[in-house]
Amino acid sequence: MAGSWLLGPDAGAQGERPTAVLMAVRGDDGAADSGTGSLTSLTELRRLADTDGLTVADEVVQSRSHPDPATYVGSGKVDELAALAERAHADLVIADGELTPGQVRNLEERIGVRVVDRTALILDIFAEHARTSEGRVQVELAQIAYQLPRLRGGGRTMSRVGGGRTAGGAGMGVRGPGEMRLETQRRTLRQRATRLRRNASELARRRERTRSRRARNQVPSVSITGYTNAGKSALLNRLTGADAQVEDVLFATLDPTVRRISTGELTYTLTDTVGFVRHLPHQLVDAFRSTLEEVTRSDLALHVVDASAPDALDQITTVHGVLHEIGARDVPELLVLNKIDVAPSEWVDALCRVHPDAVAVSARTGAGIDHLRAELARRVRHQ
Ligand SMILES: Nc1nc2c(ncn2[C@@H]2O[C@H](COP(=O)(O)OP(=O)(O)OP(=O)(O)O)[C@@H](O)[C@H]2O)c(=O)[nH]1
Ligand SMILES: [Mg+2]
Repeated sequence: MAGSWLLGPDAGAQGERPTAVLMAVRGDDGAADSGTGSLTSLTELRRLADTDGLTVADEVVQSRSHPDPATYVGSGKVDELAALAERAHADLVIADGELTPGQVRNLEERIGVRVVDRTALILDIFAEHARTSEGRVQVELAQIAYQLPRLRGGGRTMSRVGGGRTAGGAGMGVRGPGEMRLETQRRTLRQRATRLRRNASELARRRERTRSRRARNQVPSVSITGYTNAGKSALLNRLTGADAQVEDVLFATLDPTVRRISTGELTYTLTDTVGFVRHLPHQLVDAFRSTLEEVTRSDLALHVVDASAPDALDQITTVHGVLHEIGARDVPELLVLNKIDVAPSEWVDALCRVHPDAVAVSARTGAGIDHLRAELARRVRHQ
C-alpha cells in the first residue's frame, strides 16, 4: 500500500502508483542548502520516493544560495512546477529539504497539489515498514511530533488527507471555526501522544529486561549499524545464517533482530537494527531512541559501509553524526566495507587508505567473511 500517510487510503487504489515531482535547491558552490551535494541528495530522494511506492515524473533543481522563505524555490520555478505537475497529473510535489508550514501552504495554493518534504517522505516509509508494536508506536509518535506544528484546522490532518489534489487551497482558512477545529485536533493528537509514550516506555522496559539478562550472563553484544541499504541485514544473515529481511529498498529493517554467534568458546550477540540517512528527521531520532540505544549499550559497533556508493565517505560521516547524537560516540567501532564484489577496486583502496583498520567484505559472495569473523572475535575478546 503506497503512500498511505501522505496521500490517504485511496491513493493508488486502482493499482496505479501515485506520481510525484521532486524539487531541490542547490547552492552556488554546488552544495545543497543542507551542505551535502544536492545531486547525491536528489538521487537519494528519488530512491526514497521509489521505496515509498511513488513514480517520479520529473525533477526541478534551482541554483540559489538559500531556499526562498515563502516558497522554497523562487517564484518563477513555482510556476514551472505548477505546469509540470499539471502535465504529469502529479499527486504530490516533494521538496528535498524541510519545508516550513508557511512554505507548504503557499506552494499548495499555487501548484494545486499536495506538497510535502523529505521528512514526511521518510516518516511515510517508516510507517510502511514498521512491523512490531514498538516500531509502530515509535513511528506514530514521530508522525505526531511532525504534524503538531503543521496543523491548519482545515479538517485535513496528515492521517486523513483524501486524495492528492487539494482544491486550490480550499479548506485552509484558519479563522473562526477553523481555529476551534485546530485546537481540538491539537488536543486529540497530544492525548494520543501521551498514551503512545506510556505504551512505548512499557515496551522499552520489556526489551531492557532481556538486555540486562544478557548482560548478567556476560554475553558480549555487537550491534550492526550503518547507512540504510549498506547491507547490514545481509551481513547478519551471512555471519549467523539468520533470515533477516534483505531488500534493495531504504529502511527495510526498523526493528532490532538479535542473533547469537559462537566461535570456539566465545559467544556473543549480534543485533541488526534501523539504518541511518542524511537528515534523519529528528522526530524519528527522538521516537526511536530506545531502538537506537541498542548501539549505545553494545560492546562493539560493527559499522557497515556500502563501498560501492559514490558518497561512501559522506555516509560514514552521517552515521558518526547520528551515533554522536544518540550518545554512542564512545562505543568502539569496527568498520566494514561491504559490497566489494561490485565496488570498483580503486574505491575500496581509497576507503582503506582513509580507514586502514577497516575490513573489506562481500555479504553477497562471502569474500572476506572469514577474516571479519576472526577480527570480530579478536575485538570482542579485547573489549
Ligand atoms: N552486490 C552486493 N549487494 C549486496 C551486498 N550486501 C547487500 N547487498 C544488497 O544491498 C541491498 C540492501 O541490503 P540489506 O541487507 O537489506 O541492507 P540494510 O543495510 O539492512 O538496509 P536497511 O535495513 O534498509 O537499512 C540488498 O539488495 C542486498 O542484496 C554485497 O555484499 N554485494
Ligand atoms: Mg536491514
